[in-house]
Amino acid sequence: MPAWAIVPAPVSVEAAEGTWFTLGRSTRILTPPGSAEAAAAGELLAGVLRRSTGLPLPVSAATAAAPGDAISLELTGDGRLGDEGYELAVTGETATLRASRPAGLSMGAQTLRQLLPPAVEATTLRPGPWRLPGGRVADRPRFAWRGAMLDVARHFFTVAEVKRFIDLLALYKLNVLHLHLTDDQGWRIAIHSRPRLATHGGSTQVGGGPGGHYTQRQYAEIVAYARDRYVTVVPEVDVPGHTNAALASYAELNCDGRARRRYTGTKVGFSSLCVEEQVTYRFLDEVLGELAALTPGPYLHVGGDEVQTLSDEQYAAFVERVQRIVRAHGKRAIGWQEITKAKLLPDTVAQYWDHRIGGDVVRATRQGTRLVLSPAERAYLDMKYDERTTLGLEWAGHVEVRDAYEWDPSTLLDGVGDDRVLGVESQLWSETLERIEDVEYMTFPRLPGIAEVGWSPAAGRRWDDYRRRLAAHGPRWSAMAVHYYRSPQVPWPD
Ligand code: IFG
Repeated sequence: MPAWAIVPAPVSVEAAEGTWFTLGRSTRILTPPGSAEAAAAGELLAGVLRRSTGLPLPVSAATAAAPGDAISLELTGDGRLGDEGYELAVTGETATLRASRPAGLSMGAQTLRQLLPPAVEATTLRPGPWRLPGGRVADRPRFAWRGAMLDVARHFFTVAEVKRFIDLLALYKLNVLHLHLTDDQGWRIAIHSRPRLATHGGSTQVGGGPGGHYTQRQYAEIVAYARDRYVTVVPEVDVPGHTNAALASYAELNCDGRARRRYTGTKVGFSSLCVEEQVTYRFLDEVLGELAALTPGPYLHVGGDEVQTLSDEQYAAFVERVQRIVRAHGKRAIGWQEITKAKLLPDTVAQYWDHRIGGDVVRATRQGTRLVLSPAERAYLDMKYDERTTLGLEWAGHVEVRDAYEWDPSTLLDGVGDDRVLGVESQLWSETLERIEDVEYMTFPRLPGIAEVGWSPAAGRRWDDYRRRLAAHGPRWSAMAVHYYRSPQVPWPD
């Protein structure tokens, strides 16, 4: 791989030509004494490297002695590198990773991985040598929210498959996993006060398959796995629309008191909770309360998209009420851009997705609302690459690798500058994605481009440079058995 084919592009890179640090049987990984989090980051890195290199790479707390033949993780006492920033210095004897916070060490560890040969990503023993190119990297993210959404409602994905998805996000310094847990076709999270939501509402999926759901223990397992990789889980219970699975599970949630039949098609907009009935808000309080207790992250996503059966007044009143239920459980609400029709609390976030829905996104930002940007024509990775792609949809057009890369959050929406943008997020809606291989095919090679849009400085970001760096990642994905699309836009090496 070109020595510096790092994605996302760091703030600054300087190579020390001719200098290499070769990992060997005596190489150690040193972590700052007294920081269990930093030690865990060291262990995670060691685990990845040991699998393919076969090197012992013992992890231990650094001593006063100057490290030699070591990968040294260090925490600076000051905050100058920010929450996720880091500095990496590689000489002939050591690789030193410095950060202000353990999250920065984790982000820097991804860069260090990318500086090793692609075979390092394999899960089985590979021949070396395992050399790190000498030089220095100084880096920190442009936006705080760099995410990907996995729709586990249209088609269900197992805990192991979600963990695989998290591994791939972490590789590109993404730090949010938005789980679309409920929709018309499935309810995927057990709610103890409403067991039928999962047992009945989760018992099918698009196409009529068996569906599935996460027990609360399994959801907690996903959250913990993500947290170890500095990925925050944002769970979504989509309301008041996209609720047929709930309406099929509890008759009293329907305005006419009749439970709906389960739905296995792919139409949208036909369902809604009964916003005039108090039972709806008791239901939401129970559901969001249990979800908040299971979610260490600050956000609960309440959906709000594609409601075609309510008046604007009914919808706005509903949104204003739901965001307060979320706040009552100590969390902040995020919803799709339609929620800007309502009067939003200052910390409620709107997720922009569709330029066709005028809505009040820009007006809301003038009143303080911040945005997460998911423009469908750039970030919806369920869109086909081109007319030959069998998977995916095309209502937002075709999205090739270059389309997913060549846009900027500071110029996407007239009148909305960086200061109102929390970050970016890509979507894997799963109407047509039945297997995790299908998700990988639509995710790679487009997701690293979204990761670079969210992480790297706007200045200097250019497609011609990016496509060459990205090409070097093809062999890495092969080593990880990622089922990726070999886009003709990228000069793959092999
Ligand atoms: N829009 C719907 C999704 C999904 C998508 C498929 C949003 C916010 C089209 N809502 O995107 O449920 O069906 O591309």
